[in-house]
Amino acid sequence: MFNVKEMLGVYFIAGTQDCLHLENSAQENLLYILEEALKNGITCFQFREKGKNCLQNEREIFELAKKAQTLCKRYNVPFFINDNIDLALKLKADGIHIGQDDKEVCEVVKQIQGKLLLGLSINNLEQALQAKDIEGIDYFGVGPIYKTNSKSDAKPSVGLDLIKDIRKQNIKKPLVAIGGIQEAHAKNILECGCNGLAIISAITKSKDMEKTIHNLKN
Ligand code: TZP
Ligand code: MG
Repeated sequence: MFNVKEMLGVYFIAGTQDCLHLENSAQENLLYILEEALKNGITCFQFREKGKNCLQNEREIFELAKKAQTLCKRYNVPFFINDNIDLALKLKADGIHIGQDDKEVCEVVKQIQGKLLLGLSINNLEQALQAKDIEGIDYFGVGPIYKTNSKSDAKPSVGLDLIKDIRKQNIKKPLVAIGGIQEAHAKNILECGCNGLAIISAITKSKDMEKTIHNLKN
């Protein structure tokens, strides 16, 4: 249904914890920022309710995710959920993204039975080599490329070398770079062989969403 490489272009990630800097409630802010981002051409959205200040109540998380999904559907942009496989299946999301510390990826592949697209976070070459031939994995999220303020337990940043090394090993999976990415980095990262850029703060904190997303795309 969605072309994975195109979908990775400008892959926006957010939850309420990333939207505390505006005037209204974090939930209203998230939906507002998401709609602005959709209007201006993001190619994917991942709902990631995680870390300090995130929502705790399951019902609230479900309702908010559903509202975000409804917005994404209106703009025909794929809707992903971070980590929470049950929530993704219940909502019939388009995809799920998991990290190395989440449930074992082969278990996830079995559990989702091809109903969801699947992304896996990669932080070093060994992880990429291990997962490169697993068919149910649709893309790798590679990073953190640069230092990030959006994830308190982020691994040390890996720079562009990891992307280059993955491509040198002839690993063909679609790649999206993540971590500390700003507009000015886009060209360099894409030239290393990435299919897109995954972004929290450069979008949530943008003062000019149209310009930001335009610059990330070009
Ligand atoms: N995983 C690795 S870095 C990161 C995640 C979720 C945070 C990216 O946020 P930002 O603000 O784009 O650096
Ligand atoms: Mg995770």
